[in-house]
Amino acid sequence: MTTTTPAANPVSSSPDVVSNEATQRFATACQNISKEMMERWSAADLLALYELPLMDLLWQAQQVHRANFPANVIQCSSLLSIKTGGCSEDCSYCSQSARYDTGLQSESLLALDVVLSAARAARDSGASRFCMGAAWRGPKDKDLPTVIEMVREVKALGLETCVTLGMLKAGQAEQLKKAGLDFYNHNLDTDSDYYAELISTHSYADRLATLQAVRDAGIKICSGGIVGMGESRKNRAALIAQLANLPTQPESVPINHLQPVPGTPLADQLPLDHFEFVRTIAVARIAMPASWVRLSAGRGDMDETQQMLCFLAGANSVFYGDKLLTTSNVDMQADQQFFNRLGLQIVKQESDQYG
Ligand code: SAM
Ligand code: DTB
Ligand code: SF4
Repeated sequence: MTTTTPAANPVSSSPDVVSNEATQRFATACQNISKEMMERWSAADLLALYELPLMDLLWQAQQVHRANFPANVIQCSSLLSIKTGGCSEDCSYCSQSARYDTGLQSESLLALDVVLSAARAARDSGASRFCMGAAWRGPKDKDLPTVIEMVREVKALGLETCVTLGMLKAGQAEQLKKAGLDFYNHNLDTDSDYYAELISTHSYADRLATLQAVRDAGIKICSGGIVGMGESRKNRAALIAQLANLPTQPESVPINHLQPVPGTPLADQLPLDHFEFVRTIAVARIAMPASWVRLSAGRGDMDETQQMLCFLAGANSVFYGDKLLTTSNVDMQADQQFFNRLGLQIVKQESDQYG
């Protein structure tokens, strides 16, 4: 399989930002990466990158990053849980599964005005994308019109739109596309070989089928995973290979660190060594050169230097806002000051400026 760059590839479609010179730099950056590896990443290829000395891995990731993106920009997505808890699925990491006693207060689908006031606040604070998440196995046909209205109205505020609703049935992706949906978030979450250790109510093949339906409908894909769930480094390399070898690479790749939630089977999981997390970002950057790699859940547990290392490894996107879906994130004002101190510029609209 040939690795294809995303439709919104900032290299090929934005001459202002990337030049032949950048293409040349990318070729140089890839000098240690064989042609065969670029055509199809194997888990073994990526494991070999993981095992490089950290400074060498960061050096390669930086070169790939700078050849494909302006180095000092950051894309900010804000999240809102539009339907919380009571989910039929048994994902071992999730606070929202009805199978675990996590003490979470369930909430039915939010009203449009509540969603719009959150979206306006996110926009006014600098977010370029608004991502609406629902604790569903998949949307019921009766719920879809409400979500479609949310997508339409959030888009009308000038924000990019993203939803994460679980598995889609035939025709649903097309309806979302018609409403103006820009991105669908649907994570592979972990290596296909580890998937059944964590989830029994749906399969990895189900996830792939939804990603295909989303792609076929012409919606951009946001797909990544969670690390720190007891998987091995080999599993992490395999997850990144599986994402990188999708027929078209995801435009956005969220890398989450598990948020251990009391009451879930993974409540007592110990955090991953931070350098291993940084390696994961760097390997994702190299394997998916033109994707926006998002430093996602777990950022709130990192100090500024730890976060900065993730940016150095190639992360160029974050979840922005005090809350993720049900767990806390990073204070927005602290983020604004932090990005200023690093000289990072928040992108207004990814699609306008970079591809
Ligand atoms: N129900 C839909 C689904 O599973 O695709 C959408 C909502 S679900 C909460 C979205 C994503 O949140 C999951 O795919 C997973 O990557 C992430 N997630 C859930 N619980 C998490 C946790 N405790 N730590 C980190 N990420 C988590
Ligand atoms: C993604 O990859 N991470 C976000 C978003 N996509 C939907 C969700 C993180 C959830 C963290 C746990 C919580 O807040 O419930
Ligand atoms: Fe449900 Fe999604 Fe949580 Fe799994 S991750 S339990 S599908 S809300």
